[in-house]
Amino acid sequence: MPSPITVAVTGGAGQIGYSLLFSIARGAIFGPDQPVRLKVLEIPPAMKVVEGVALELEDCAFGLLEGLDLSDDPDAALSDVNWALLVGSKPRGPGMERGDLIRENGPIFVSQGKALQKAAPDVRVLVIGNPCNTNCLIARHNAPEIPDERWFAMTRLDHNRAVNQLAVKSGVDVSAVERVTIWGNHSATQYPDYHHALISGEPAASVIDDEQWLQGDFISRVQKRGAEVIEARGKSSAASAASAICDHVRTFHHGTAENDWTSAAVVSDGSYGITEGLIASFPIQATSSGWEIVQGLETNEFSRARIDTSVSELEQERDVVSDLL
Ligand code: NAX
Repeated sequence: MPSPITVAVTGGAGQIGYSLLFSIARGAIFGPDQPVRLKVLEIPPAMKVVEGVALELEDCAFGLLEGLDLSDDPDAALSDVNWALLVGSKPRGPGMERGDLIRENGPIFVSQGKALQKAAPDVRVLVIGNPCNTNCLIARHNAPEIPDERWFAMTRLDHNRAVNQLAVKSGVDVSAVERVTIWGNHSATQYPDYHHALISGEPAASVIDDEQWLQGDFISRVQKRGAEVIEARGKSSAASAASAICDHVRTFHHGTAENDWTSAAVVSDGSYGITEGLIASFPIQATSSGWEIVQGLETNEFSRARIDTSVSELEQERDVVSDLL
């Protein structure tokens, strides 16, 4: 057996944590031969709940789970970890604007960024807690020695939602849908782009041949899918978010399938005219040793306008937290 991979999960007492921790311990990310250690961070009032989750993890008798530490101290929970999955954050309260939420959650990512400086030298960080792009920006600025290519904010759930919409519309299996891209912010301004997507190897627009749907319902359904889940379930997406977290980490650990790509928000290098330094979602191809932004895709006027709208929202969010950077 190889030596264990250590994964930190913040917000372990929350809804996503309740699904994610069990998936990791079962081998859903690193496979059936790779032991893991889990380090779970919570806030003091939630420690009792997370202790209950730990009891259940023990009761699963997972052969791959080599260690489980619980803590309410970011320095302890984030030290020596290979992956940090930053899920925990405060939910949006009644009457709260997006800007208020950003200000409310920003300080969490200042302290967690600082604590990440004690992580393992190969640490990779995935921010899920919303607003995840800007929270990732804050954490990164507070851990300047962690290289840019190790930071991610999650748009994989949006990517998976877009893949599913195209598969359902065209009556194929999800595995037949490739090269979907989510651009920009993980928010309602995100731009799910079908222009380069393939369905069974053919351009999505020729298989579906319904531009009105592709430019209308497809995009808005993906953008508003989180609200659709809340409306139906009375709670925000949790199991699908945990599954997308596993997909993201697995993809960046093992690589994307040949000829396909994934979506993830990464530190912009200015590709596609997206402001350098923002954490924006791009099409990404990964291997087990690294990743790069897919270059050379044509962005027509329709796409350009939507990418610009989402990037401009990211710039506004960055300005709201400028004192934390
Ligand atoms: P919950 O409210 O169920 O759980 C959040 C947990 O975080 C709580 O247990 C809370 O005690 C803990 N927490 C709060 N502050 C903390 C801190 N400083 N350190 C450690 N833990 C802390 O939320 P849940 O449904 O699990 O969602 C978690 C986050 O994921 C939310 O911000 C949510 O908006 C975000 N999401 C992001 C998605 C994405 O695609 N990027 C999709 C799903 C989800 O909406």
